[in-house]
Amino acid sequence: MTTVSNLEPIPELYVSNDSAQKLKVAAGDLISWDLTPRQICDLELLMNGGFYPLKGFLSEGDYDSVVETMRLKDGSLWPMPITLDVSEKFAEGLEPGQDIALRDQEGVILATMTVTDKWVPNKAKEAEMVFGADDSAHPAVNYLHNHAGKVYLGGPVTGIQPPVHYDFRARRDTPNELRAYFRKLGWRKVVAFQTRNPLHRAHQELTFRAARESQANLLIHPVVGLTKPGDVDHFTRVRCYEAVLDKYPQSTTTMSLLNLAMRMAGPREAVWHGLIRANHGCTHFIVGRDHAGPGKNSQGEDFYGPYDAQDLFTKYKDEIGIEMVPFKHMVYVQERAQYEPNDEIADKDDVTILNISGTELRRRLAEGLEIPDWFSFPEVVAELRRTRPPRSQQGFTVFFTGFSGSGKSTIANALMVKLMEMGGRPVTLLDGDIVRKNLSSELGFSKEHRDLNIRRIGYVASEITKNGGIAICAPIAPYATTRRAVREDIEAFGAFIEVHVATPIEECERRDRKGLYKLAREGKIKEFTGISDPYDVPENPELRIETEGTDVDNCAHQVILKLESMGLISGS
Ligand code: PPS
Repeated sequence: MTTVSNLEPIPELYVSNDSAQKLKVAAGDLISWDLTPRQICDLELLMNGGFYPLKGFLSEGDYDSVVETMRLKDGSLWPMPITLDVSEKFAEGLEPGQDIALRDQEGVILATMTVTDKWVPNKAKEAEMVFGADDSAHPAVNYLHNHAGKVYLGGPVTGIQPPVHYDFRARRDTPNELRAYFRKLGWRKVVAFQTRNPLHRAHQELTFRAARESQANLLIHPVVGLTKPGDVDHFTRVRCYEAVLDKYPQSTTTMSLLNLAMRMAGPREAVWHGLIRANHGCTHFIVGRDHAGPGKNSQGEDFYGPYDAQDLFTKYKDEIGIEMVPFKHMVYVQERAQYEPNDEIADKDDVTILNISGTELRRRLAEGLEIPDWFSFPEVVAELRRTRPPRSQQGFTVFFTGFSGSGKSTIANALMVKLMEMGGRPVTLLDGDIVRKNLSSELGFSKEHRDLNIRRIGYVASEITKNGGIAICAPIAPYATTRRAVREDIEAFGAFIEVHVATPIEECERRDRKGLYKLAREGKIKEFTGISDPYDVPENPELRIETEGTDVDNCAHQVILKLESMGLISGS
């Protein structure tokens, strides 16, 4: 049992202020690793005790043990591998026992780490054991295979300073700050509510019920680190939470922001969340239906059963050191004008039960439709509308992909003109050739260079989308994983419409507008897509266009119709 009583402080990994200054100077000479956003979140919780009993990034032995048994080598319960993934190049020269500096993205030294272990993990096994399937539809598995470095480093961390946050400073607390706050107010029992979504009336009702039933105070403990791609951004959410906080009876409830990088690992994640909340001095933890669920797998099925998280939590409850409060599915009973737990309504046939799903809410927001008062608070709805205007006013990206000579650029040009004719939003065309001239002139056609090229296009398109414009991209973009990464970047801000211009390679070669296929066949151009280089055919594009026998105008019109059906443009 590794839990620390609420009355005591939790051990942190920081050195004293004096030592920190000295260490900072000394660490100037060390080899530095620039932490990724996810690693910064992990490091903050390692250093401030949120991840107690961890003392650093996992060693190989602890990693194997956590992956296989959910325990550290010493037997303590710990379900999530907290690893420092780096590139092969960075790992190359490192020797065991060597100290490295860990820096944030601006180069500020946050900590040092003594590298005790360096290994190449079996990521497929990690995916299977930790996330339940080696399926890249799972965001953490996708991260593992497509973002995380190939090599893991492990070793104890010495904390110098926490990562700097410029937003909502007054709402961020370390575990010890929260413990001290609870002690000061005499809150001996505290129910924590974990969330990555805006709160509506049902949440307010259920969280307060949970507190009442446990005769405890309530901590709204939203995650503001990394959540599921596509979630409402934390700035908007925190403004919404602030509004909801006023709805609780005075002095019963508080809110603190948690800079956690979620993995969406369902059952394991629930246990992990429980341990983290115990470290923050909470005594109870609400676990809902499908807690930290990642959505559907590539077969369209749920990754985990709806109550798997509650079951696993129950199994380990004594060791987690926090009591689970099972989340009840709350619905609105119109005749009684109140929320009630769905499974406690005895007269279901005689009353009208109302509920709005997350998908339905997004649709209503996207289309500017009414969101009833029984569902949410007017302040929350106003805040959501402010950041999520109707889709017809949001930015979006149309991403054409296909072989050279498939007709991408021609259709993209026609589409651009049609959209400009409609007006309302600025339109930018990022055509393959234009980009290669202006953004990627030094790049060739190796996989590495093509990926870099596409990521640059994705970056520019995501900025355009974020700022309410329309980006039309028309590169070959032969790799599915890269297209997916770009999709994720863009969907954080608006819609991503993948259009596969499905002209067969034989037809492109027959047309050979630029004479490149001839040169490729003669071996004068190497790595030519479709001839001597791969092309991953998009499996589920929003639109597939067959260009043979269809004129350009009609092809572009197909895109316009698609955009209309998605609510992105209104009337053509
Ligand atoms: S990629 O793979 O998405 O980065 O390619 P992209 O930036 O769209 O560039 C494709 C254009 O470059 C010309 N070109 C080649 N294409 C494919 N393979 C090789 N080896 C190659 N060498 C030059 C070609 O004209 C492509 O233009 P489009 O507009 O697609 O016909």
